[in-house]
Amino acid sequence: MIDAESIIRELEREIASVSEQEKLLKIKSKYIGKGGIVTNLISRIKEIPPDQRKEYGRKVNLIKEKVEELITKKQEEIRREEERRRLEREWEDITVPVEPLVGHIHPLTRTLDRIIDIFRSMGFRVKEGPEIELEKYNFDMLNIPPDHPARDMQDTFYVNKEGYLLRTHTSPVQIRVMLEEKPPIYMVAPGKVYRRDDDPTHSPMFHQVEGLAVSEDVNFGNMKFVIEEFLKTFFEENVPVRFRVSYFPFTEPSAEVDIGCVICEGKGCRVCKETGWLEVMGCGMVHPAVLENCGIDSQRYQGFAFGMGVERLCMLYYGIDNIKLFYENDLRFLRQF
Ligand code: 2NL
Repeated sequence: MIDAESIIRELEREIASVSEQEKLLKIKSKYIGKGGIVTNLISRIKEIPPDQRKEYGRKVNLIKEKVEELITKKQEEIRREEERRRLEREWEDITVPVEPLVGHIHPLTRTLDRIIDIFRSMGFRVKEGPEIELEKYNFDMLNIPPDHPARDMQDTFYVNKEGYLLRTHTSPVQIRVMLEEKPPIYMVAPGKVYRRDDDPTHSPMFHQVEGLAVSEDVNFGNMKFVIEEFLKTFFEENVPVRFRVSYFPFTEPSAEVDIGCVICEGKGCRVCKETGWLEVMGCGMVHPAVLENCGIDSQRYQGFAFGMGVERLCMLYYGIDNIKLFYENDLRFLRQF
């Protein structure tokens, strides 16, 4: 029959000298991949006389399990060894005083400060609000319908108290201000927001700045001017700006704002996906229903609003290509700012 022991012994011998995942994967497929030693044993069961098949099958299964166990164990060993080597290479003795002892301001803080300074200079006040919000302020009062996909459990962090959630944008701060104060209102709301995605280009927590202006006579042209002035100041050059028609439930009309790609200067590159343009914010005239929800007479008052992602602006300004760098506190990254 089959010599299980010598198969296992041979595998153990082969595995012993391996120290890289890649080589281990080769060995793995040599045994349990397509056309592998164990795979062939399995397919050969047809040729075994019926009265011996049960015993044969049992044996082959044991071999397969043992092979998988040995390989998994080795994979884990290699992973641990690689991690150990990485830590050895990258460790930093944070107890040793360095001369000169210079601290750094986090790039996101720098960016947030710059954004806020620019809007302050244009007469906007800065307002903050809670990160755990009422569903009513985050969605209902913003004219976001009950069946809107943004409300989905897949996209929003609900907390275990009925009617509460982690805010998905900073708009509820503006709702609170409109409920409390009479126009004219000129404000920006910076802060952390939360959405349930986590992949190489998204983080479950990120930062936003939203702006709001409500008065008897603000219009779309005023909004374009404010946004263009902001972008030219933020990017410290005469960047091309364009407004594209878009849709948000809380503004009408709505627009998306693009700038000429700051990486390739509009020629087309990987970052702008060969379009020459980068989307940097959204904006629009506040929907009359939103004003009315906050007790503001939409016949008498108009508003414009806009929202932008701080991480995105920061990455474009400094040429950072990976959002995760903001949250890892790797000194090699932070020291550059
Ligand atoms: C985006 C788009 C936007 C708003 C945010 C807003 C707030 C109130 C009323 C109406 Cl209280 N609008 N905020 C409006 C348009 C766009 O953000 O892409 N953000 C990253």
